[in-house]
Amino acid sequence: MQQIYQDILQAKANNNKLLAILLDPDKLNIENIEQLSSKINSSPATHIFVGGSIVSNGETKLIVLELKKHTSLPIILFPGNTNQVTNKADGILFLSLLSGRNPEYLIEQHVKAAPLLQKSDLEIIPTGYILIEGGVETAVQKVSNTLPIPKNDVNLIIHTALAGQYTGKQLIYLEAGSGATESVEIKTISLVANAIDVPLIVGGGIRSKNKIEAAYQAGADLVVIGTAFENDSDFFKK
Ligand code: 1GP
Repeated sequence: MQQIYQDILQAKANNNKLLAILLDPDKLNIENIEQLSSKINSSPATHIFVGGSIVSNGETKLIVLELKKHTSLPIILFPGNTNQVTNKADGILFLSLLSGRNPEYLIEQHVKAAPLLQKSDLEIIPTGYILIEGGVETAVQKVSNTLPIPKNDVNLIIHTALAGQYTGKQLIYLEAGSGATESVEIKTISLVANAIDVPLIVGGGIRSKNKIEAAYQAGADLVVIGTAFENDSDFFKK
């Protein structure tokens, strides 16, 4: 039973918007997790994503185990590579970097992860991950050695999202990259949301409640907040 995914589908059907806080194990101190969790528990977050482009081996498991002690929100891996797979989480966004043409992030890492996933109870959610130009060169661009899709090439973005859906991705993730200075344009979110049937995730460079709301209005089903919460754990209080 794909409980996490079913809940996302249900939320989409009911037009209940979802919010994930992204925690990058590389930027976290295990001692701070308890306090951070209490802020997350009192925020509008519905999911916690854990992952990053560069994370030391074993770090993700420790962070997830600590989070599990202090929150009951679903914890979903958002891994930059196979090293970040841990069966201590609830699920995994099994990301294919569809905007790039680097086989390592289209299939190679997935083959390496397969035996680990086979042994785990993780809910596996195939996700088409589309990196869009966001004003700066982001970590995912550097690490994956791929270029984002130019933000004005809206047709290519739509066609990539559709190709993701047609090849079986259960989610499409429009990503400007963590720390982007420009988040994905509202018009682009709207065009992609109208073109696809599967739930749409939008993240990267979203640092205000107005932007979150605008992304929802345009058709995002789930918005991801990383840097804004990382810089200010009271972000949702204000
Ligand atoms: C990155 O979409 C997420 O993968 C979040 O980005 O850190 O810019 O919020 P920010």
